[in-house]
Amino acid sequence: MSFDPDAPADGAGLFGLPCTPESSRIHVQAVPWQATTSYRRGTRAGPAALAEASLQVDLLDLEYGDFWKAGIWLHPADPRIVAWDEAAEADALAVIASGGNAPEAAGRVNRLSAAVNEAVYDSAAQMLREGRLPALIGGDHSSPFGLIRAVAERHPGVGILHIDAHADLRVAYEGFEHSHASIMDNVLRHIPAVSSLVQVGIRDFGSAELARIRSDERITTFFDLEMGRRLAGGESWLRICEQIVHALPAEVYVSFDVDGLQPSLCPGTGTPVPGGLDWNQVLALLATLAGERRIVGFDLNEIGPDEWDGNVAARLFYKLCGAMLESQDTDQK
Ligand SMILES: [Mn+2]
Repeated sequence: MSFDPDAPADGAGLFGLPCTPESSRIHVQAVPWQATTSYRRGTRAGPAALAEASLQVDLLDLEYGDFWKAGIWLHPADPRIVAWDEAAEADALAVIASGGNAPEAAGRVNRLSAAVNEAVYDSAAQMLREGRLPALIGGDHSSPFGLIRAVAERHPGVGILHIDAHADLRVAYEGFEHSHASIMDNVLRHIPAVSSLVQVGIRDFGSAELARIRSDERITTFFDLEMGRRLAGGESWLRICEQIVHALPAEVYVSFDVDGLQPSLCPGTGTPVPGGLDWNQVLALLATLAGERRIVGFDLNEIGPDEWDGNVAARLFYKLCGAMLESQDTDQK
């Protein structure tokens, strides 16, 4: 089969690549799940927005070369997850409108969240058994729990690089056990094989979350405010990137909430916050990580449904794929 990477995409597959599942090193699951989204909804359409925009991404990459040849296969969204998301909608909205005082409705959403977690885990475990590199497109930030669990079983001691505006350390939120705002609490609580959590870009959190950050030795947080002050004082971003990466173990899972970026790069996300990382800062951080650690999986979540959100997310997803493949070369790591 001939394929011209410079030609306009013909609509086949993610990024227009002529992949098959068998020939693809990276396997991707889409999780169009937004039940626990508390502020602005629409992230269930994130995977579709990313996939559509991906056709416009030029495949040649100055940093990571022609890595697309390794193959990036997007599995069709699990129809059960689509159905569970629809089934959860009315109950989820009732819970949010009640301020978290609707325990019966929350219980029904929690059962559907658990089902999503199991489905994502099963799919991820299958990818790992086949020797694929797993990735996930959300969906709200609760979406990747099952993938993180599967990756941690396969790679005990894995660390998580968590890029986000929010600490996501709430002990449940609004009555949702698997809230987007609780994903990292759930990871640390339920997945002991995760050795450490390194957070970057954090600028919105509660007092209990801050106390948790200060007291839990597994957590290292690079607050957006502190990074901004260091940059303003003349420190280099590359030096900060080195510190971030050196806080992580040899194997790293990346959980990337697009609201960790500046809001101009993710205007349609569920809970945008001023501040955040700019585009080239993210690329420098990923390149530093890929050079010094092995990326064993990643998710990109909270993608808004709009065209620009999809465009940025598609390009970020592509860079994450390139960084993950580059990082597999383990010489000197
Ligand atoms: Mn988040």
